[in-house]
Order: sequence, then structure tokens, then C-alpha cells
Amino acid sequence: ATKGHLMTWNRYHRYQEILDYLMYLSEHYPHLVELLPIGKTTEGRPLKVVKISSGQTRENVVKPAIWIDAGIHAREWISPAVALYILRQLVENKSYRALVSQVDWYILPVVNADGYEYTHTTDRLWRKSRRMPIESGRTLWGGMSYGCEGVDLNRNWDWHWGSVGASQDPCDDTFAGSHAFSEPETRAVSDFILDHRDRIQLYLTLHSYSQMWLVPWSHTKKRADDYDDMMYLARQATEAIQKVHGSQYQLGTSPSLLYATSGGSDDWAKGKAGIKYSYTIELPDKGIYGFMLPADKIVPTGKELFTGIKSIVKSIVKINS
Ligand code: PAY
Ligand code: ZN
Repeated sequence: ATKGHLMTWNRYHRYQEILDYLMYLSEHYPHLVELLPIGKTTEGRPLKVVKISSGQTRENVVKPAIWIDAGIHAREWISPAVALYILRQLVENKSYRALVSQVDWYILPVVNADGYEYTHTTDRLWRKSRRMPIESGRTLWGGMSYGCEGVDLNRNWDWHWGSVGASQDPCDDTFAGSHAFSEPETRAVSDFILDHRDRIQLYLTLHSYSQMWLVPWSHTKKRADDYDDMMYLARQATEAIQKVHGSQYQLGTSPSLLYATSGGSDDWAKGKAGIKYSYTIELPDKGIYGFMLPADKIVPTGKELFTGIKSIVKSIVKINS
């Protein structure tokens, strides 16, 4: 058994410390927490989905499930930290036992573990993964200029891949990869989601920064058929968030608030996996600290986001009953 863990919510942690915490939770709460290995990163780091589940499922009743991923982009440190804050509340705070018995939770705290480590060791503002660029079977990085490694893991998903706001140039920060799902990280996550698509009713992916609640589509300005439904639940969430400490999250689509992008995970989750409620959450701040949000913001940011998520989950439970 593990000795314990070094996890806190007042600083940002290395990937190994995060894995140790997940292991700790699965050992101390075996009836609540299960670790599901779903694959490995380019550099061989394990990707482990935390499943939080309790209580009985009535016969013939499918329990809804919620998916939350974080850390698709390496430098957005607040994202994994908030995912871990939520994870901790669900597991270690007994007042959420009902919430955990009503729905199953799948949480992957760091998708881009290689990039995340690289931001700790070498370049704090790295965004992409760390795959080395390959051209006609030959690795180019010997003579390649800095920055040409890695794929933007939020441009690599198989839905309108490469059509807008994505680059074919490996040296760009929005390099979409050689083809859709060329990367082990996006493949692992998408395979898992497809395997559980009948139950996953909410897809959330945590990014930073901008303080926005983004609604599909990102690849087109056309409104989704059920745009109003998505907006309705998202508005409830952002209103609940605002009540916590007054933070205002802007609500809308990426093309209307930021820019159009394609091959993103939220569009894929909706378009391909058929998950009706699919959102990209841009955590704080609005640009003062940007990606370098001080660690004393982890708890307040986690608290308000968890409040927003709880409001959506309540609505989803209601829809199912
Ligand atoms: O759904 O369109 C979407 C995702 C938009 C994000 C993306 O580019 O993937 C927005 C950016 C992000 O979180 O990566 C915003 C940040 C501030 C950036 O790096 O531009
Ligand atoms: Zn991002």
C-alpha cells in the first residue's frame, strides 16, 4: 500500500504526485474509487481515469455518468488543479455522497501528462504534447528549430479535423497532428468515451484562461439544433458560479467569444460521441496572470466551478428521473 500522498491545494503538483494521490484514493476508498488505466502518453506516462461510483443501480436503469478531463494543454495548470479539487470533494467530503450515488463520475486530471511535465522542467508556457516531429519516416528534430515538437491535443479529434483554426505545420502551437487521432492521448480518451457513450451525459473539458463557458460548435458559426438546451443548462451553471464569489463567466460559442477551431474535444464529444451536453470551460483569470494563475486561486476557482457543475448535474439527474 502507498504511504500516503503529498497532495495539497495550495500549490501546483508534478505528475507523479498526482498519480500517487489517485493511488491513495483508490486504496483508501476502495468502494468508491477505481483507477482505470486507459493507455500511455507518447513518452510512456500512464493515463488513469478515476471512476467514482457508489450505491446500487436499479435493474434496467442506466445510471448517468459525467466525464471531466483536464490538462489537454500543458501550460494551463489551474485546469488539473481544479479537476483534482473536484475529485477530492467527491471522494473525501461526505456531504457529496448523494451526488456520487446518483451519477457515476469519470475524471482524467491530466490528459497531456508529457507536456505538463515539460512545463514544470523546461518551458512554463508550452502548450502541445511532446511527440517528436516525423517526416517521411525520419525524425527531424536534430536540425529542427525549437517549438516543432508536439501536437495540439485540442486540434487532433476526429470531427471536422483540420478545417479551421488548426495548423498543418508541426512548428505551430495549433498543429493538428498528421491525421485525426494520430496521438495516443486523444485516442485513449476517445476510445474510452466511445465505450461508455450510452451512459455519459455530460462532457466537460477544463482549460484556461479567459473565464468562459464555451458551448459547441467551435468549428462553425452555425448554431447546433439544440443550442438553446445547451445554453439553458450552461446559464444555470454560470449563474451558480457567480453567486459563490462574484466571478462572471462569459457564455457562448468559441467563434463568437474567441475564435473558430476544429478538431477540438468538445465538438467531437457532441458530434461523434453524441453527448448532448458538451462544454469547454475556460477557467480564470481574464488575462492578468493568464496561464500563470497563482496557486492561492486553486481553492476559490475549484469551489466556484464545482458549484457550477453541481447545478448542471442536478438538472441531468432530473432529466433522467
Ligand atoms: O472549444 O474552441 C474551443 C477551444 C478553444 C481553446 C483552444 O484554443 O483550444 C481556447 C484556448 C485554450 O484554452 O487552449 C484559450 C487560451 C487562452 C489560448 O491558449 O489561446
Ligand atoms: Zn487550452
